[in-house]
Amino acid sequence: MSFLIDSTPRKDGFRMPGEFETHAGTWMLWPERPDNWRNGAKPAQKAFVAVASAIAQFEPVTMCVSQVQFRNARNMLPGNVRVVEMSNNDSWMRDCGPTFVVDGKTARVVDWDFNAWGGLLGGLYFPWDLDDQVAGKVADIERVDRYKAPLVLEGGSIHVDGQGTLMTTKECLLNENRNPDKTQAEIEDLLAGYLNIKKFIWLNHGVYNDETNGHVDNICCFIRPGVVALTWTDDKSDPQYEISQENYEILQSATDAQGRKLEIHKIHQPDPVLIRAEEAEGVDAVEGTLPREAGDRMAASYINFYLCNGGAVVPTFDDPHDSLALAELQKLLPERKVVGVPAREILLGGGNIHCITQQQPKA
Ligand code: KQY
Repeated sequence: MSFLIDSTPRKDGFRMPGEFETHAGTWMLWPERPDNWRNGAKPAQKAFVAVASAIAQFEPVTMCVSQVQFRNARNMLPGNVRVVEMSNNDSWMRDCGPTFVVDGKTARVVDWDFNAWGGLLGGLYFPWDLDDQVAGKVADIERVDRYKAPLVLEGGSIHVDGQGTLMTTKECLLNENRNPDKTQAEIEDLLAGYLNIKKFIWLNHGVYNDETNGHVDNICCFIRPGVVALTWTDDKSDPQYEISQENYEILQSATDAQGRKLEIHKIHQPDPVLIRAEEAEGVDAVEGTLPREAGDRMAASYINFYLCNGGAVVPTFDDPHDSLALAELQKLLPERKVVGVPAREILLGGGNIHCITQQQPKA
């Protein structure tokens, strides 16, 4: 049983830990909708199996799956991945799933409002009511108590260092399609209360052409407190150049909640990933969802990796930059095993490995 708590985590002495802190496990959702995933989601399902299997080397993984796909998912996933039935609208556990907070003894869940990245103002599908219930269902399965936060927010739009600092983008959190009735100060106030945050670092934009309205988890992340990695390009003619350069300057002049200057590491992006004709043709056309057109550029970035106990699971794109990104991340994360997983099929759905995973910290 999970109880709804009428308070805030900060008042109760809870905080959101950094992803690099120890996990009890990882939550994922199984892909199936054919208007987002090509060829009836079959190639994406294989990619999700590869991600789940890579993470399961390091910590327990739970895959939430609709009733229709339950047998197929159970059959495709290795035995060490727990499979539970859960209705859903799509498969982005980072965004519709719970944000866990801890106090050193207990874990609790923060349950945000979810509107599919913009609701009726450019959101990515309708309806999203099943996704909006995912966080509460996870809390129930885990028997952890839950806070309901009065804020539209996706987990991929924030990163924290676990020591009072939160990093986000204005493009997403201040977008009129998320919380049009709230000012930046009111949003900060809510995040401070629900995640125990003392310092905000506001980047401007996310990755070029990111359909989430610039989620931070695709452009910049904490490697550990005081150390960040930022997606980068040396190509001044690439639209990503100015975006990354501007964020670099913001990060350079920022200090975190502990008063530290940040150590910033640039990770060069892959070459532009464009949708191929046969990939676009494999996506069902349905009114109200984003069309996939051949030649469209997807928001490919190595920063969309996932840290798990002793590991880092990093997207690869069959690109000449893959090996450099993996080597640089391995250097930055010497205490972890860096594992590359081919992720083009996940990217074609609009996100990547970080977007499809959600950590449950160890209480
Ligand atoms: O966090 C993400 N990148 C999710 C994007 C959703 C895409 C739906 N087509």
